[in-house]
Amino acid sequence: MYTILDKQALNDAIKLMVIEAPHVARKASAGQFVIVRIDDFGERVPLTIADFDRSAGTVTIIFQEAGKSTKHLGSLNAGDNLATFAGPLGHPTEIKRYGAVICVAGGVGIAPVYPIAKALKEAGNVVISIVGARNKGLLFWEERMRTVSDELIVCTDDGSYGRKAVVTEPLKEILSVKNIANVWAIGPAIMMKFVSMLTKEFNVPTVVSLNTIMIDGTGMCGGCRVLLEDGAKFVCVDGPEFDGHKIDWDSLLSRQRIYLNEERIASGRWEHICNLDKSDETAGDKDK
Ligand SMILES: Cc1cc2nc3c(=O)[nH]c(=O)nc-3n(C[C@@H](O)[C@H](O)[C@H](O)COP(=O)(O)OP(=O)(O)OC[C@H]3O[C@@H](n4cnc5c(N)ncnc54)[C@H](O)[C@@H]3O)c2cc1C
Ligand code: FES
Repeated sequence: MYTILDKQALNDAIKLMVIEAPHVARKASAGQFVIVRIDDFGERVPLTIADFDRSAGTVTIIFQEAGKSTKHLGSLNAGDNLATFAGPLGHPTEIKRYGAVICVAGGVGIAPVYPIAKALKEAGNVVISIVGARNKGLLFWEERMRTVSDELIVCTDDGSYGRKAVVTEPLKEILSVKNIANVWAIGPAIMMKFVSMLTKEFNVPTVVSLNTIMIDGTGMCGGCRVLLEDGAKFVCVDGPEFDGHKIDWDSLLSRQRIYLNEERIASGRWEHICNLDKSDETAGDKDK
């Protein structure tokens, strides 16, 4: 059993949990992920390691309540237990002294970008970070990102905070004037596609992380197959990081939509059960 030591709502949709998992914390590196199962009947949910503390034996995960399992996870509280918390999985980010680098984070992608930016900074790189969200309410960890960045640019699509822009706008400006050795980009697939298209024009190597297309993380279901210039790879076994310039983005974007209908049905059932629980409680109240 893995105990939830702390739970925080970073905003209406995004939650943070600190999990007691000493064996994962001991070996965790930037870029890796864990597979969470809430209970014996739960599906396997791959989530990026957002932070870890080796001495405390804890791992931090951040998740958006998108489907049935993440909504269920979000309903748990400090003191509750998770059935399994397997990891660390996936190849760690290759951290070296590159020179000046840019870390681009979109939406919940801020969570997996933070440990990478932190490790790059510790390795002596000049780290410029660009963080984007649809609006101010969806932004989180601005201060944390600032502590690991030499420069931080914050944008929102609607201009409710920071600069009114999508992340590719400041990225293009910087690439036009500065010599950048490498770019990391994590966020929605469509964002990673446009970042990769842009950096290709400037010939700047770009690493993207594809955790979100994983299903069971075992290397067996085949759900995370991604087409690269040099053949097909599995995100959970060969990744999660890949060269953004080599990915067939259109096939990846269409694969991400494969299970939308099933996810919608499972989510609807979960909310139905939740509402029944609530009406049972109300009935109980009436009996008192
Ligand atoms: C490797 C990886 C790990 C992840 N790990 C987790 C996790 O542990 N937990 C979790 O809940 N989620 C995780 N995610 C989140 C991921 O699923 C997406 O960030 C999320 O689904 C997209 O929704 P959003 O609302 O956050 O993004 P949006 O708000 O739609 O987009 C965020 C920002 O991206 C930029 N952007 C979007 N579209 C474009 C475009 N066309 N051109 C240029 N810029 C654009 C904009 O600046 C926008 O503000 C992970 C994602 C990746 C890739
Ligand atoms: S997620 Fe199932 S094979 Fe990779």
